[in-house]
Amino acid sequence: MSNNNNYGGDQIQILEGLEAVRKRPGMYIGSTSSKGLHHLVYEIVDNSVDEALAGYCSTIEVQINSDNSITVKDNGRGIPVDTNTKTGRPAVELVFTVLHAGGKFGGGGYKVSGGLHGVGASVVNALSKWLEVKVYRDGNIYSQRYEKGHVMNEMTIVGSCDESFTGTEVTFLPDADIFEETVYDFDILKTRLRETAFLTKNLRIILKDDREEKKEIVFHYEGGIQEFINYLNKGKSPLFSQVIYCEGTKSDIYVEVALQHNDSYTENIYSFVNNIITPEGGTHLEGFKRAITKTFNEYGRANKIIRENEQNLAGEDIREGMTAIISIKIADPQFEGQTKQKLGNSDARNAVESVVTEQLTYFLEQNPNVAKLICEKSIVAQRARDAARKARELTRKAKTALDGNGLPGKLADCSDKNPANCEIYIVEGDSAGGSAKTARDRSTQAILPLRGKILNVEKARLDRILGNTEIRTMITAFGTGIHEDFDINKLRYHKIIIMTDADVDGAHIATLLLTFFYRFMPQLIKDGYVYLATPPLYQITKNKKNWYAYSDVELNDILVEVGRDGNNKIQRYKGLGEMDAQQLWDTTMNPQTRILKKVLYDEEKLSELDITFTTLMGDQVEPRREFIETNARYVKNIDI
Ligand code: TSJ
Repeated sequence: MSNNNNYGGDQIQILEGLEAVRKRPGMYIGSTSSKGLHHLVYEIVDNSVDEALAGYCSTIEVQINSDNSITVKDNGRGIPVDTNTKTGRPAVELVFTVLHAGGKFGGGGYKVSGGLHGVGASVVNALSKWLEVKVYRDGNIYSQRYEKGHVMNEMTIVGSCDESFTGTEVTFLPDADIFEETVYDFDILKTRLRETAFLTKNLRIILKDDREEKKEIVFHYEGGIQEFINYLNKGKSPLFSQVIYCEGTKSDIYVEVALQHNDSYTENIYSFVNNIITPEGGTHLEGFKRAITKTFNEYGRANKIIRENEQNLAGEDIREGMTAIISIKIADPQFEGQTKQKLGNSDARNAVESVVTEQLTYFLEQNPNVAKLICEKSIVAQRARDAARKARELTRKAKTALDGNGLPGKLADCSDKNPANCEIYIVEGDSAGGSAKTARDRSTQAILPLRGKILNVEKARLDRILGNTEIRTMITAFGTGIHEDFDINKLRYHKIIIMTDADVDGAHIATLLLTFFYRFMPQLIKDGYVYLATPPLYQITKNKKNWYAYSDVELNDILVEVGRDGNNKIQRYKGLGEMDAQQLWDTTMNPQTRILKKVLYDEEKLSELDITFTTLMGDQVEPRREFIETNARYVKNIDI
């Protein structure tokens, strides 16, 4: 059992501290869902990343073991093992048993990494059924084991190693009494560790899966965030080949910025503080925007690209089609806002502004061709913004496409006026739209047929988007408005159901619609109002009885059940139009029997989702196919 021999006041405090973590895990790791489970890994890895940032560690290996325990190994200096004079305990033991024991051991550099909750190894230890640490130092291998945060044995030397080899290895098994989910998802760790590797140039991160399906993947980016930009712009056409890069330290804040424009119209800017993404931005992002706006306007004026009688470029004009990463390392990050995700340190604003202004000015002088391309693109954006404002004013006033109720003529509305009861089917094609109108339950189901492919909002400017009939029809039907006018309380249907053919074109149309929602009405997805209908792939007929199969596996099952003989007829549905109204109702629209898939908006995967959507929308064929294959991951079966 644990070491009762020196069970002093310190030990009692420690146990109380870790007990508090077990009582209220959410306070320390956010949640005990899958998110919290994965958070444990980041908490441990962050310590190794700190060691890399301090310049002592080049490789981190993360392994999912067959029992879903996790091993994190690094080749840093090894956690110190010497005895702490105050407590008489080895430093490594304190790291795992004292709450908030940070990385400070006799001036060994400050802790710059660290998550939202600013906790660490002791929290992971408290929430693990067991945890074992091995420290390679001075030719010895030191080891200690803990269970639910309790020390199980004195730290002991369990072996020897080459004197030149140092490092730390931690293995832990999350406690199933604490976590609702205990199975690790390779892809979730992959996304996050890839991001960590991009943000820490030259660090090698290896992720291994030692469960049934063995996997191994290595992330190592010599170019750091410059390579991150190439990755984010994959599948798009860059406006110029170089990635603009600024790096510097100001008031003890390390600033790194990389950016490149592509031929799209969207702004893709991600900001990070101490390797943690800040979805709500903050002072570092403000400093970046100020620097960009000021520098390009000054350059444009000085070089007569912006004419004297013309207005200054707005920040958003310059950021149109820009992909950028802002990454800062700061000793004492202050987070603000409701979700504590917005950086508040005002010196970060000045640091980023000053580093970017200085280096971007220099870059533009050295690369006049690139400077000219960006300025000219921005001027076009400025003109389009003017046109869009006019188009928006028109949209607000537009009554032309509307019937007496102010609703689009193509919409077959439902009679119930309580949005909670109502659904709108957005249907591909006029003919399927016709069947759907006949089939529907008119009290609660509205039908909006769309003609052909809808506009790709990734490839068009606001004025064209708002001028597009199909898009305006949807906006009016939903009732919410868009952009700054968006009001979720005005939503007229609590289920927006996209119904397209079960083929590649149908998937493409669904994606175009989702892209539009994601860019212009993200709240619809966030609040879970968007669904995909699932039409069947096959109809099986035998002795005047019908079965429907929604997948090839299901087709097989049905054939086994009914007997595979000459009496059964299999029809493969190529489109919704091949079904009559009754069949459409039975298979796809009847709330009692249909399959609906809910479209998820996952904060964790947000940047990946963004990549996925934008990749798909690019001109190149290959990334598009990839998307259609992986799209299923963002979608979850909800009711049968
Ligand atoms: F989370 C953790 F604490 F358990 C943990 C820490 C887990 C893993 C996998 C690695 C580490 C870790 C800690 N790697 N490297 C270090 N380095 C130190 O703790 C260290 C070593 C030497 C000195 C020094 O000043 O000599 C200072 C520090 C912070």
